[in-house]
Amino acid sequence: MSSSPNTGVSPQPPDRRPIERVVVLIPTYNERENLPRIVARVRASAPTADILVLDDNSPDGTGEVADQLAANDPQVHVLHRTAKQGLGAAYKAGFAWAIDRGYDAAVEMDADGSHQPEQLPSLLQAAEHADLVIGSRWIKGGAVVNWPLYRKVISVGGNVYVKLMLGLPVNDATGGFRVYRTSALRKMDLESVDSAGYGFQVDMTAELLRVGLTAVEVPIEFIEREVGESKMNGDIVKEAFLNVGKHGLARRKRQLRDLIVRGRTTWRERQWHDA
Ligand SMILES: Nc1nc2c(ncn2[C@@H]2O[C@H](COP(=O)(O)OP(=O)(O)O)[C@@H](O)[C@H]2O)c(=O)[nH]1
Ligand SMILES: [Mg+2]
Repeated sequence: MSSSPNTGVSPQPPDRRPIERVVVLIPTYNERENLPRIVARVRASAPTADILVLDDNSPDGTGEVADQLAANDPQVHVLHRTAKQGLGAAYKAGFAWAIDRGYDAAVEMDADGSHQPEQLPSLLQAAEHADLVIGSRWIKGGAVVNWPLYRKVISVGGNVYVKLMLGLPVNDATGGFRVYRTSALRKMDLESVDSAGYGFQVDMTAELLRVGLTAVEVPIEFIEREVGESKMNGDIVKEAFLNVGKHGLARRKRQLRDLIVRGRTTWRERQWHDA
């Protein structure tokens, strides 16, 4: 069995069973107006998929809106969390929920309409042949609508930085419109993924590849929210920057050590051959 180029870990036997049971995880913090719209669009675009709203006790009452939606539709569920703990913590709770209930795949999707539910079928189709599908803004066919220049710079710059530091073979490692096979989530060490913001998506991608699973990218059109406020802030960017930097340095150290060990081995082999 050959080892994968980035990690040196042997590939896992791939799980390519048909994806039948899907849950769409929607984290919310103050998305009262957006939530009913996104839920209706998901239900229309992927009628067999269930929905789990992950609300961090939003002060604007998103949790009660979610309860109402759940009361009217058996395919909609709500996980009430006690306080705002970031996207990463909410998703990890959602992954555990999905695994416990035997879903084949868990989708990550923002509540604000940036990720278009109408593009979900193309992501789910790609997931038949991969462990992770990333809806990508930064590959051919991908796009971002209504973003100011500074947000494009942060996203493109962040992805270049991720490539340089971690060498991940994806173009949109920070993208948050994704499909994970739950079999993949079970093989990953989710405890080791502790970033809360954008860094969470990067760390998840790195961990998935580290254990020898496969990721593919499908182009998406990302549309900036029209209603409500972004929770992106300097701390989230800083956290991602520092964590990617930390993991990148650790990777470079490993590479250097491998290089030295390999160099020594080659030298010893040469001695042996020459003898
Ligand atoms: N549960 C939960 N959801 C969050 C938190 N922070 C952001 N979100 C949700 O995550 C999604 C993306 O956040 P958003 O503020 O739009 O970030 P942006 O798209 O990068 O500007 C939205 O659905 C938010 O409501 C959080 O701390 N907890
Ligand atoms: Mg958003």
